[in-house]
Amino acid sequence: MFSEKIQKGLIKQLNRELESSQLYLSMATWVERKGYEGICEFLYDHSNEERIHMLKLIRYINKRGGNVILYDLLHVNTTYISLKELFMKLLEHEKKISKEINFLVEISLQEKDYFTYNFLQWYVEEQIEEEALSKTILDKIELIGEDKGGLYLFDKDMKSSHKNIKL
Ligand code: OFO
Repeated sequence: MFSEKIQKGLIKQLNRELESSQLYLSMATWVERKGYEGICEFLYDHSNEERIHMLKLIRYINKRGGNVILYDLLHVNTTYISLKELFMKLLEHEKKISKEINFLVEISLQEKDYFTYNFLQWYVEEQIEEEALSKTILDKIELIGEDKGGLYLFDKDMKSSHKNIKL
């Protein structure tokens, strides 16, 4: 069993992953309505990935004899001004999640909970990928700008490649 402090941190984190899943879902529906078939597939898939991140935390807490608490889901905006704004928000969000994971790692060291420290290393690696991925997509969208043809090709590219992108 872990300390109260660790349990509190892990519960917060699993609920953040649930919020992340909800955020990606809200973005996917907006993008789908706008007709971007490839980008929406990527975002729907990523929403599922975030749910898996949440499940990993739930299973870990249960395995260590803790008690899981699920918060009420936040109301998430489903309207965005542009693809650029959407991916800027996504990158900001992932940076925030990285900070929270780092904070949890710090607590696990303070509490000398090396099991949790070890468990969290998967999330540390994951956040490096998550930040890099959203940054790469944002860079491409900024490069394309308002060019409709460029956006069309980018969407097509996302459709054929998103299965191979490390989520
Ligand atoms: Fe769970 O990695 Fe994104 O938020």
